[in-house]
Amino acid sequence: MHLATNANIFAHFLSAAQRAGPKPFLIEGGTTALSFADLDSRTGELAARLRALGGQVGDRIVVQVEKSPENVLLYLAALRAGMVYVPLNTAYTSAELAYFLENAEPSVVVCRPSDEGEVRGLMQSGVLVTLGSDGTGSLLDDVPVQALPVEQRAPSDLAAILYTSGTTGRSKGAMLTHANLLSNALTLKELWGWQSHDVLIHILPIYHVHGLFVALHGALLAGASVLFHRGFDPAAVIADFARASLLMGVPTHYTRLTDTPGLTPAAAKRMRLFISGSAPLLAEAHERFAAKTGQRILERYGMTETGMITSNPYRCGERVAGTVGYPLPGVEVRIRGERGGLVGAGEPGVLEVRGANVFAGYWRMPEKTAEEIRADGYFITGDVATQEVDGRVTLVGRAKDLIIAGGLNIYPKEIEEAIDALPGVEESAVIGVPHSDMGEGVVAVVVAEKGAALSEDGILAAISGQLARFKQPRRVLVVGSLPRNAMGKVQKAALRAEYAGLLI
Ligand code: MLC
Ligand code: AMP
Repeated sequence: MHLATNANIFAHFLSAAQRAGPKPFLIEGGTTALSFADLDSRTGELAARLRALGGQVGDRIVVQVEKSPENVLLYLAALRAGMVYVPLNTAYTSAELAYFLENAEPSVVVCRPSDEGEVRGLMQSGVLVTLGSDGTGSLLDDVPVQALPVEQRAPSDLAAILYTSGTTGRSKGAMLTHANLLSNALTLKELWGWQSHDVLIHILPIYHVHGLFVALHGALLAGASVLFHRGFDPAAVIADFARASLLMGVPTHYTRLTDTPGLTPAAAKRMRLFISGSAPLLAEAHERFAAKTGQRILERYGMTETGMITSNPYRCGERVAGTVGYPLPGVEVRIRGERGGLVGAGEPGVLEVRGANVFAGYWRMPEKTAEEIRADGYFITGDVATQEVDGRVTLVGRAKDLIIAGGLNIYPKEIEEAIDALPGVEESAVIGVPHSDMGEGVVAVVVAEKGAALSEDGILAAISGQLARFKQPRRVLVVGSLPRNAMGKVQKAALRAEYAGLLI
């Protein structure tokens, strides 16, 4: 096996694990759940199991399970086996899951034991195995003792597909190559000064870019230990500050921590870096955290399709609240104004990004890929930004109709389609309004057909089986009509202004 010439990102993790020696990789409740020394054999055996189940190189493996050390192992084993890892949010309903299973055409599916019957009924291809949060399940039955070698992968081979919704149509699978993941991970390791003596507090789900790639890849490449939290308990996180050095979270994590007793400069003194991303961190939240801890959060900006794009400085330079910092080394950004031309410093426009981090396109959607990646390789993010002369980027809005609640993306179109399909609904508009805990919250404004009687509870009950809980509106308002401009387009800005105080 030639680790150095293998572009499989897992080969790089394995080299780092060999350097790290016998120290813990994942620590849960004070106990080592997985050590770096065991990484080779444990992933090798599980990769052999995936192969025995029929998972060949390049096949998709769809995974919808609870966060656990075994789930991390499964991800690594899939990479090792040369499979394409497709993680799904555990909140997705079976209606949502049916689409992903059909679209990804997996040869192996891993679900929670309690979902087995339902998932089996939805599958059109592949074998189904289970993995429970306690590390039991049929995935771990009959695990071969003979380890599978690390599969040789080229830089452009796919490592993962992560689904992202869109402003139109069905969810799109962002195809991420080994080179995409590795380039971003190596850049962030250097930029954020990851060291083998670092200890990361891991509180994020492991089905999105933030928790799966940004957090875990950093620790794996550095040979650093991870304090593994399955959910978010602010008091438990503050208690872990005494044995850790790094935390990554979304703004909701930081505002909840700030509101928790015990967050003091003394409690945080061993921590060297707090990183926030996935949603806007309000300058006021940044300052409140700094006032409590004496430390300034480092805010960075990224996307599923691109990994991380910009970061505030770690060593030299100021972390400015309300900005997302500078393009990462090797990542180019440019900003295009409404008229299509590139804008000058300080002028707003849609941010475009190019680099080895930019994905290979949307799975089986060449037209969508062509719409969003320009011929010269720049990906159109849909985020509206300004850039200063020195390169610093500030996000000032979104050209895409998107709500971000608690760091999770929610596309209004998907919710409007579900509501519009209900009997008695004439039309609807779904908006995001300020939410004190989640940053933004979903509100649906609905117009009834003539003579139809609609109620908030009735609408919520009708869509509950179709949409994941986090996408469901916190309030539904039934109104006489929607505000429209001269062109007949619904004025969402007017609705957002009208209902701005509804969820605070
Ligand atoms: C939970 N709920 C949410 C929600 N999370 N609703 C909207 N948005 C969310 N993000 C619902 C629950 O179902 C529950 O509903 C109610 O809100 C309160 O739940 P909770 O128990 O308080 O929530 P909790 O489990 O503590 O989760 C909150 C959270 C979590 C912020 C810890 O959402 C989270 O881990 N978010 C991180 C998401 C993430 O990893 N994003 C990165 C994407 S990658 P009810 O009413 O039934 O009680 C990306 C790229 C990049 O964006 O740049 O990183
Ligand atoms: P996703 O598609 O889930 O990967 O989410 C990507 C989107 O999250 C980006 O396009 C941004 O709109 C948003 N995002 C990520 N990081 C930040 C940040 N630091 N500030 C504001 N928005 C962010």
